[in-house]
Amino acid sequence: MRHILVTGALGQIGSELVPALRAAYGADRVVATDIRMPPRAAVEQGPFDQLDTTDPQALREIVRRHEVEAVYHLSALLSAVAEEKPQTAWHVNMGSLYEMLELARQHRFAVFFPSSIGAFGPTTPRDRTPQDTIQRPNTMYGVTKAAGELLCDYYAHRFGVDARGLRLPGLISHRAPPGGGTTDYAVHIFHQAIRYRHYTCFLGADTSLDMMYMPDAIRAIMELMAADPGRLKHRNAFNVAAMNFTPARLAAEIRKHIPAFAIDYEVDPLRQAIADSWPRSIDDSAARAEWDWRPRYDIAAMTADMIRELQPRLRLGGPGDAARGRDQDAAR
Ligand code: AKB
Repeated sequence: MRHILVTGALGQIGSELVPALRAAYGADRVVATDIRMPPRAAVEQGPFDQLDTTDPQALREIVRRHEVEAVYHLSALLSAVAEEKPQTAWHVNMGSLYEMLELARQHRFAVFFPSSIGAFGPTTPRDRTPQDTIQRPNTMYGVTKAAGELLCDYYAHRFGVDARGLRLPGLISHRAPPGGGTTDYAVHIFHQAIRYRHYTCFLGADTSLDMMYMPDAIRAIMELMAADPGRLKHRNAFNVAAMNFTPARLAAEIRKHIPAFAIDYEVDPLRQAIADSWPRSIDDSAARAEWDWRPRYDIAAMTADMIRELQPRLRLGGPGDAARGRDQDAAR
C-alpha cells in the first residue's frame, strides 16, 4: 500500500488536514509526522511517526519505510518567529524542502508545498496582487517561501516532480492555534472576545490582509492536489483568496455577536513591519480558472461559525473575567 505523508502534522494546518485526508483516502494510508510527540488521541486516529524534517537521514528512512505516494510538507516556521530566528528558519523551511524534493525525484511522489502571501514584498503591487508579479520579500519567511516556490517549479520542469502549492493567506481555525505568525491576531481575537470581551491587538486597526477560514483552506489543498494536471498552467504557488479585512473590521463583525466586545491596539513593530510588506488583497483568478477554486466562507460566515464553535468551550462568564482578560492581554 502506498502512503500519504504529512510533515508538521500537529500544526495549525496539519491538525485539520490529516483527518480530512484520512476521511478521503483511509486512516491507514495517511502517516502523520511531527517533531513533537503526539497526544494520545492523535496516535489512536492513525499512523504517527516522530520526525525531524531537518534530518535528511530520517527523511530518507521514513520515505523508504512507507512507500510514499504524496507528501504534504507542512513543517515550517511562520513569519514572526522566522524573523526572530532567521538562521533556523532557513534551515527548517528550505533545507527540509530541498531534501523532500530530492526524495520526490528519486521515489516519484507528489509534493504539496504551502507558500504564503508572505512570498510577496514591499515592491509588489499591494491591491489585488496578480498571480505573476514582482516578488522581492524582505523577511526571512518570505525569502524561504519565494525560494521554495522556485525550487518546486524547478523540480517540476527539470525532473517532472508533481510539485503543487498555494499562496495561503492568514488562516483562521477554532481547532488548532497558530504559532508565530503575523496573522495570528485573527484567531486570538475570538478567544479573548469570548472569554473576556476584550482584546489588545498587535497590528494597527487599519492593517488590511487576506484571510481564509480553515475549512476552505483544507478544501483548497485537497482540490489542488486532485486537480487534472492537464489544466494546470501554474501548478505551484497559486494565489487563493477568500476574505479580506482589518482588525477594526473584524472587531465590528464580532460585535454583532458579542455587543460588549472592545478592542484596543498595542502595535508590535516587528509584526506590523511584516504585515506592511505584504499585499492588502490578492487576485486568485488563476486558481479559479485552472482548478475551479471557489471560497465558501466570507467574514460574516466565518465569524458566526468561530463563535458558535468556540463559545461552549471557552465561556467563563464569572465576575472579574473582563479584568483578568485585560491583565492577560497586557502580559502577551
Ligand atoms: C503568517 O502570518 O506567518 C502566516 C502566513 C500568512 O503565511 N499565517
